[in-house]
Amino acid sequence: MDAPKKRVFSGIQPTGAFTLGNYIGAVRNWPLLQDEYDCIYCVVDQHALTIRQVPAELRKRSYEAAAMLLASGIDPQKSLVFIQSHVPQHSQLAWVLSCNAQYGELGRMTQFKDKSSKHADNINTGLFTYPVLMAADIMLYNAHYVPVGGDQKQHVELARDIAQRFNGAYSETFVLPQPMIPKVGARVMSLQEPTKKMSKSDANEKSFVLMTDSADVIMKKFKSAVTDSDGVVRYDVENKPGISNLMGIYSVMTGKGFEEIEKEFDGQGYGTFKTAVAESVIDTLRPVQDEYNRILADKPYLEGVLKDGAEKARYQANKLLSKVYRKVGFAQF
Ligand code: AQP
Repeated sequence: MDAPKKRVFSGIQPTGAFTLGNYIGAVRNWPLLQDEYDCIYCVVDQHALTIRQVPAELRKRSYEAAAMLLASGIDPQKSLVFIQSHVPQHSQLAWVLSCNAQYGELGRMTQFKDKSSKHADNINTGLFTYPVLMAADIMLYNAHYVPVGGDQKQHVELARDIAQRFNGAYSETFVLPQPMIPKVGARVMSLQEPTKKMSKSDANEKSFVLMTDSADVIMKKFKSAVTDSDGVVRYDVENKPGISNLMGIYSVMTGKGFEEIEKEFDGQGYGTFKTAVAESVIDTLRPVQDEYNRILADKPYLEGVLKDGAEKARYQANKLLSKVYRKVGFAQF
């Protein structure tokens, strides 16, 4: 008999249309795992609340995020897709885990430091305990692997520490999860400040490419990408962060290695290179965008997928949560 498949879990916040960073660092890789692993992918709307949201927008974006996951190749026949708030066990487990996570370790999370400085008027406790909810997302399904961009590595490591601590205190319960980080594209950088991560909440729209951007807009954004005055297409993150970022994007889009890219654009200006990068992104995103528009227009289908996904997730989550409740000593009849 075949060994059971290992489990994969990942989530994405419906805080806006996905960026090319979200796509390359995370979403693009998720469908590639669904044959080898038992995959669970989630639109984490509860995480999105850590930043102020317009309620109607959040609702709309949750649908859009789910549609984009399906359009990117996640097959609901193979993987579970659902919205986090539809499975209340996530927040129930988060409470138990928060009693096993230390204040000091949460304070060391770089994303908390970044986001609390960006949103200084709203440093809510959810922003602080966000990694515990993320640990619950992963541990509720006993996921072995968590495919994420490089910025989430620290949070997955924290989940692992919490799992280990819980197992030590109450007996073996949780799998110790591991991050799965792509070799190229783990950190796609801003097109305007290439030493900063590309982020959908950046105030400068030219800094990111959205998966929903039109071909014209994508071309314009790449043409205005900040580079250097050297004029040579060469991979050197330290001295040429802008060009190296574009090379990383082009490499993922075309499957070409850095040396091959350097040869391809040898003796050519940045203009030609930027156009080629933009075209590779446009060509990759076009079929995804067509599928996205088709799925979004079919609300009954989308709702059906999300209802079915949540029902199956609740069933699995309940089994694990009951076990945890029993282990920590909650009375059960
Ligand atoms: N620039 C990036 N490069 C590579 N991977 C990235 N990810 C995000 N940005 C990049 C990965 O995308 C997944 C989902 O991210 P998220 O929506 O949970 O939140 P985030 O990391 O906070 O993304 P943003 O775009 O920066 O959102 P805002 O601006 O709302 O905070 C994760 O796997 C992440 O690693």
